[in-house]
Amino acid sequence: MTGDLFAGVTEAQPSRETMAEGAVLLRGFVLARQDELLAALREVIAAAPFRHMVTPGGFTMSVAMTNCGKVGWVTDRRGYRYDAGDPESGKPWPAMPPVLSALARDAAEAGGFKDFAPDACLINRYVPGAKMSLHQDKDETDFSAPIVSVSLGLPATFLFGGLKRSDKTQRYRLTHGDVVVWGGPSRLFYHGVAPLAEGEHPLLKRQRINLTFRKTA
Ligand code: MD6
Ligand code: FE
Repeated sequence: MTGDLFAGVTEAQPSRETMAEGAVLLRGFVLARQDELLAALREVIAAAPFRHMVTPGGFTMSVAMTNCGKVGWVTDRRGYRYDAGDPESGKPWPAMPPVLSALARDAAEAGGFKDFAPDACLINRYVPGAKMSLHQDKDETDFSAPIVSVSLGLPATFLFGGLKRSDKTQRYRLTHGDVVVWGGPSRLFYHGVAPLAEGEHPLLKRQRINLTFRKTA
């Protein structure tokens, strides 16, 4: 059979894994278009560089962030919110490149959510040691839309819990090219990222980049 004969030669096929009702892990979904995606990301990052934001409680986040889209997620001493402007430059966030919005739309559809039209893409950069504490994504006003999350670069351990902070978490290893589409009954589940392990990725070197696409309003 052709599939078996060339199994080690052809690119890995995307696969699908259900994490919870409404949440699906699409392994390798990005790989076929990673070159265009990385080129577009470089332009966004040149226009709006990564920065370490401060939480309302006064802690500087270990994850560096930037955004593209109509609005971007920001945090400072005043709170968490979506803002049309980059507070560092005073300019609007870079527009969402079509290759990014198309990826988000296609992944959402593969995850069972048709016509996903995100207005924000939060870009997170982790270096070894950086982590994201357990949290809910609840700064949006429209919880009927899913969130599409793309992982690039070094692998991470993703912690996926339930509606209560104290709910037991499951652990998923997210690697370069994986996409999580997540909405419906699990849209408000607690989640986080364990401290990133040391490593060197062939394309992205000593970092993990995560994109989360949201429809905020
Ligand atoms: C990360 N992701 O993977 C952080 N939020 O680096 C998130 O916080 C996240 O992956 C909502 C939905 C999907 C996510
Ligand atoms: Fe989140």
